[in-house]
Amino acid sequence: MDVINVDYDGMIPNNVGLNQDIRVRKALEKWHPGYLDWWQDMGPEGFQQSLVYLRTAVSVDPKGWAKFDYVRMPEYKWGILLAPQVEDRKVPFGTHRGEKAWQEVPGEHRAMLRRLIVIQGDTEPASVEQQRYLGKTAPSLYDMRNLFQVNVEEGRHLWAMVYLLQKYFGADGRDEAEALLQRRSGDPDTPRMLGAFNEKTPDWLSFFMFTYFTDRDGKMQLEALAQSGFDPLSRTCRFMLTEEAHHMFVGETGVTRIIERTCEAMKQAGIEDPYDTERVRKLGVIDLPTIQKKANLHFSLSLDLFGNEISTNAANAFHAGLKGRFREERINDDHKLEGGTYPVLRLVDGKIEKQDVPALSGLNMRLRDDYVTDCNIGFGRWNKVIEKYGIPFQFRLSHVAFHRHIGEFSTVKADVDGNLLSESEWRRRRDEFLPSDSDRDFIESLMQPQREPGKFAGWIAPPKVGIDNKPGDFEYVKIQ
Ligand code: BYC
Repeated sequence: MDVINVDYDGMIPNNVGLNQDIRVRKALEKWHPGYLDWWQDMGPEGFQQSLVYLRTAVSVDPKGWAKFDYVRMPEYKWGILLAPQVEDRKVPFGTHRGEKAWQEVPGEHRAMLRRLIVIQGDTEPASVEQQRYLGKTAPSLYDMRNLFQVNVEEGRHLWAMVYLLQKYFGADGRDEAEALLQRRSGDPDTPRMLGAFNEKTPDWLSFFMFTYFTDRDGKMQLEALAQSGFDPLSRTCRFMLTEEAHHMFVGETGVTRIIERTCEAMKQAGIEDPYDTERVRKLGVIDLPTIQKKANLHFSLSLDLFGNEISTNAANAFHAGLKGRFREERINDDHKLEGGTYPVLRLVDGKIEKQDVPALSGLNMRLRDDYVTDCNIGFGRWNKVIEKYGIPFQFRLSHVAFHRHIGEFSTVKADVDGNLLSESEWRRRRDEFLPSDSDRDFIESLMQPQREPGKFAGWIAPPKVGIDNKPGDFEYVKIQ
């Protein structure tokens, strides 16, 4: 079996020898039509016949794994790609540390492993559903193509999890794979599993914030699952991470380009006060305070995805060797954590305080802290753009107690600096921190499509370079 190059001969491209694995191949071929129906129903609306300049994985070799070509999205080669097996790999953490990594599901951890895979799988189609109307208001063909690239890859990530369910979890895996096609983002009766994946992504600033913050949660969770002692999961997540990087690039550069355009327009108009929102908005660009509010919203929703401050689930998953820490191999400790502690921000007697908790119970927060550090890097870059224009404004990450729905801080109200507020103060000041109805109406008013090759909507700057080094006026999507 060739584990580097992908077999495109059969119906399902793969590097897992699906041709020899008749049971799993049949199960996936049975699931395939339901997936395509879901894609037609819930995928990008209005563009299923368009030719999109997409990247398709042709190998899992980090050098040159992709090729670019025009593809109609329903004909995209969604495949099953695992990073190559590391010879003699060991379980890297937990009570089984040092034992041979598992090639089959360890019986005693079956339910926990299935749950992790199902939750991961559920987020992938959810994001496609959330973004399905955005193509209609794309600020350029370049951006439209990036949206669709993200969408087809989230579809592929669903395939990745469905493969694990079908191959390793028998009849219940099959049922879970079906259920992944039945739930719908935001549906009151059959919602997606995690909160942030039931929110709307109504405009392109939301899309860029989502890919900046929520895809970055994806990165952290995939990094933690890539450590897994269950080797097929580790290999699957390692390959997914190579795709995830592009999604975060789309988010970070998207927000950068919006900030760049706003600052440029302010400079040209001689506006120095970033809080003079009325004048800034008249220029047809998004004022910096509103961008900050959108960041507050998406950051807080994404923090919820790390679960509770104290988590027995996380402790058990680590102890069992199923879900590790961010870059486990670079951490210098015993990788078992049965003794140590970890400092966690908690609500103690109505105050926010740091408290040392058993390291195993604090694992969700450890991953979240690594996430916050990662989020801050892009903020530094955004602030550099503003500095370049000499505008007195700085973006800041809101406090982790702000606007929470999961964990200790879901029971209180706090401002963006982490000062606790009464319910009435919160109601009075909410629009200072989060997008108001009028902010949303204003952003929506800007969402006019720009479909001429090489042209961009007035509220966003062009990118510095094209995709696949294409020239500025390249027709990334041939709309049909
Ligand atoms: N919403 O012990 P706890 C991505 C539940 S994004 C609703 O703290 P745990 C992507 C929890 O299920 C990455 N419920 O939970 C990005 C539990 O319920 P049960 C997705 C929540 O397990 C962009 C109870 O509260 N991958 O890939 O430690 C585009 C107790 O909580 C939530 C993963 O998340 C919530 N936010 O932590 C596309 C990795 N939080 O079981 C894709 C897999 C907690 O007691 N998932 N609950 O009924 C996990 O590792 C963990 O399950 C979680 C939760 C981190 C999600």
